[in-house]
Amino acid sequence: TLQICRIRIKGMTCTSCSRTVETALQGLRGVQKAQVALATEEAEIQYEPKIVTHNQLMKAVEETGFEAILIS
Ligand code: 9UX
Repeated sequence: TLQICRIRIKGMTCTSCSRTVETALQGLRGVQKAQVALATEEAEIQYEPKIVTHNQLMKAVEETGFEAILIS
């Protein structure tokens, strides 16, 4: 069953920043869909929790160089 994870992302200043994060999330196994909004500093990720965890989603964001804060 797919779940939705929301993450606040600090430090993005242009659409290339948000695209970088989005692409990183979309490349993870278990991620069905990922959208990153620059204006709201939020990522919304549809994912399969049996395959990928919250923590792995957070780690993927932080590896792109931005701060990740779990919302839900
Ligand atoms: Mo835009 Mo983001 O020129 O690190 S890619 S600021």
